[in-house]
Amino acid sequence: MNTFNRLLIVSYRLPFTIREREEGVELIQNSGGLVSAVLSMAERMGQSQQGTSAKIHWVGHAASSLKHIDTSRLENETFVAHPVFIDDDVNKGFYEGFSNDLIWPLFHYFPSYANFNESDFQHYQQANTRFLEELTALIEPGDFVWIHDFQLMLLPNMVRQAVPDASIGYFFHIPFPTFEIIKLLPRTWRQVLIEGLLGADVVGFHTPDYVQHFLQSVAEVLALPTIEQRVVLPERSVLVKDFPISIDFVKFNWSSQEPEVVATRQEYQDSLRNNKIIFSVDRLDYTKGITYRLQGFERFLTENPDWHDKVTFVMTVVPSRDKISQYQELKREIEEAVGRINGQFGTIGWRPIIYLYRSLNFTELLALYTACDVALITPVRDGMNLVCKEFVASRYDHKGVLILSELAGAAQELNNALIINPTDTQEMANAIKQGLSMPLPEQERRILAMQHHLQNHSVFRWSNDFFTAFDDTMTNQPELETTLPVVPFITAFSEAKQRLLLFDFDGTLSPIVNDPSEARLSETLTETLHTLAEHSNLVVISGRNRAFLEKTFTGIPVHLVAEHGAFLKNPDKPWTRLDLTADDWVDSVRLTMDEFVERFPGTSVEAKETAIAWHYRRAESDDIEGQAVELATQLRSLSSSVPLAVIQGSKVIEVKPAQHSKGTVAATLFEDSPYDFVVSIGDDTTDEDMFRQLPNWAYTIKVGAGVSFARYRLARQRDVVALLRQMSDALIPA
Ligand code: GDG
Repeated sequence: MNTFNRLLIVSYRLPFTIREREEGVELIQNSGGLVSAVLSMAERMGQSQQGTSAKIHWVGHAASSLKHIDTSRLENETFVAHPVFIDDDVNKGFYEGFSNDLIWPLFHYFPSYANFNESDFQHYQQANTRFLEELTALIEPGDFVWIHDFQLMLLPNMVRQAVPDASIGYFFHIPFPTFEIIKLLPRTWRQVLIEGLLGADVVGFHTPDYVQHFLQSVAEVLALPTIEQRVVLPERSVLVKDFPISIDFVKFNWSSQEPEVVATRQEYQDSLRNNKIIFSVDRLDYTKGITYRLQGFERFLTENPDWHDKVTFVMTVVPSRDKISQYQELKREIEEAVGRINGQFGTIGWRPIIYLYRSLNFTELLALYTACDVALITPVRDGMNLVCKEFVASRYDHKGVLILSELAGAAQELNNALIINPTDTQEMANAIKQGLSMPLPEQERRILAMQHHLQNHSVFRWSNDFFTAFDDTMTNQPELETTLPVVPFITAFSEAKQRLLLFDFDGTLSPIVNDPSEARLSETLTETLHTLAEHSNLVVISGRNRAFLEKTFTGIPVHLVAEHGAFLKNPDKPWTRLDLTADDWVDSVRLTMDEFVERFPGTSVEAKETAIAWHYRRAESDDIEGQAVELATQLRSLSSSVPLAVIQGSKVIEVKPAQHSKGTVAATLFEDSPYDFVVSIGDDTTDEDMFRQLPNWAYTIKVGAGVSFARYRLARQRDVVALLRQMSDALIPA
């Protein structure tokens, strides 16, 4: 957050509606999740900077009917808007076509709704180019460009090509599906879409699943390697990580207590004769599971006549995308189902469903969040879903029950909800009954646990985590190929007082041969190593076994490390088994587990001598097995110098070092003495551990082609031999 001057947000929508009045243009600020998140950043930027540069610049689409307005002064106290005007026919193909009629259904696992249309794809490219034009006119050195969502998947790479050293973040607000779905896209489309996203420095998704799916597509479509959570490109790497979006907890919690909201709530409860209230609100969309929800409610009424006349379902559907035929069809289906249910179960004095097809103002929304007894949120697929988080945050009275679909991203966090599968109408009917009859202490316990989570994971944390990850990733990039500066290298080596030399064997000291048992050291190299070992701590770190190494290096005073670090032999000493002393994994594992303990009462962490375990046998939550899987996924994605084994046992997840690695050994050896010269040379992926564990001033050298965390590169194995020769010559006085 402190590494750039201005923040440039790019999303399809601007944060305000532009209205033309007689006295000029009026900007009406919207209040979506993204706007709140960005507002929080505006506050923080405002603290460190003054004047207009602290304002956030927002690039977004504006109706072409506004083309004639003066765009030079479209700003309020927080934002400066930069409208992108797109010709109507292009916008239609781009937005209604490719975005909403292809990517949206496909990525929400509705492939049969997806409309593959070549001209829509061209319009998508043209529209992304229009955004690029607006951006390139605006962007200055030191700016951070944060691009949002599926309408602008090509833009990150377009910006990267136009401004190669730009700082670019990208956040994807909908699910990223498995490769089986991506595969449905024509080859060239899926390739440019994925390349498009990889133009960013950080690509964010809501959940670890979406991250894994994206990385799978990167591997399948572009065959690019991933080291930890970074996709490695020839010149840079891209961090791909989960950042679950959230809400402004305090705003929802406090605003619900405003007198106006309290009065509106009272009005609703009175007019519904204090019936129990079930509430839902979503945009008209087939992903939101509205028809399944109606079936679940219908089943509940069928099976529970004792609840007739005692409960009202207030179902709000906000008009959206109603130009697309599936949406019109869906609207008809909803209206039919509502009519059928009300007709069948209603009485003169009781309508089971109150159906509103319009949007609510903020007061009405909060009044309903807090008036209801059950919030019924049942999408069949949802990137995150903010409605359920807003409902929980609004309940300052600690009452109310959340019924939540397991297919919403939010279900991975809000596990104290009643989690259901929306297509299982029996399960939904049961959950409605359970929710309506839930004792108050249980309601309170569940709501408090979820509120606690949301307080710690608000939208401010979301944006903050995103920028922190960006800062980290920029200061911690794998160094990619630079020619070794031989002269300064040899000088540093010869002038050093304590030298540590770490060499891999196969492909580094010895050429790769067909029969591994035939690998040998040449006579000259043996001589060279002898000289080097007399003046340095020379360590051969190999995956080979002890017997082979001992035989190969007989008579040379080198230290040998066998089997990737399992065994060490100092000159003239017997072999010893190495301890794993690197413990940089402990804190991050502990922190992740502690977070789960906080979220799931009844669970605990046990620190053992060589492992850490999370026990959940006494967990109070219903969906704890699902959460255990989630924890295991998170633990597997933690970075550590030691390879970690994450073991799922019976009601326990245990983490311990998986095995020795060259990196662990390198780090341990480095700690032994105050070395002032360190060089490590290797050609293999196992040598990457070694390169990453050494301090950044060490000379780390990759042999041959391929991505690497090494600072330098030598093209061939024989270049290593030549370099070592130069080193040994430098030690012998002329
Ligand atoms: C996409 C992803 C992801 C809705 N009706 C009214 C109203 N709303 C507000 C809600 C909430 C927002 O709209 C809806 O957010 P969701 O997250 O539930 O859904 P999408 O619009 O589909 O959003 C989704 C999200 O992006 C963020 O990344 O969570 O998965 O699909 O804030 O309060 N607000 C008012 N009246 C309404 O009638 N005032």
